[in-house]
Amino acid sequence: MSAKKTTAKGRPRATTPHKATESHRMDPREKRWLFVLIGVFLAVNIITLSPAVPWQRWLLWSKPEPAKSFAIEIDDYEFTLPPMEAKVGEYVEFTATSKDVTYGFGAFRQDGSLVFQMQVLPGMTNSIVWRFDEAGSYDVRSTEYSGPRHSEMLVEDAITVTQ
Ligand SMILES: [Cu+2]
Repeated sequence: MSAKKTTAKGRPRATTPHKATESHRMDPREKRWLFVLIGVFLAVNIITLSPAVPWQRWLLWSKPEPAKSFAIEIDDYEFTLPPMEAKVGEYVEFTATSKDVTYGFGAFRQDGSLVFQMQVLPGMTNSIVWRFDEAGSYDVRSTEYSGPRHSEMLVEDAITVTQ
């Protein structure tokens, strides 16, 4: 098979009926809209990333020092949990490792609703810092489908939060 060689140089250039200087210029209305869009983009980003937004203060601007750290190990569909006790309002860190596959580590209220969760990747130290707002007992479940025994991965009342 012989390859045909074409070069960009060899292509005929499309000719425009307008003058070259005119065709490169933006329409003033188009330009106005471009600036409006740039303005909207900047304003939305500045507002949503600013520390004035409460959740951004937590996500981006604060670096809380956790009062306690709990080391969680997961292996063969089983959680190995330390005693986990926290106080309302204090920051605690959950650090989880997996010996085999990807699991999830989730804390659930007694009514089954989710408080927080993170993915637990093997070969990584996965951590999350949390501050509980309500006293109570929390269950731990795997929140990532990890295999046939995934649904067995429930530890009731694994976390105790006191006032
Ligand atoms: Cu699982």
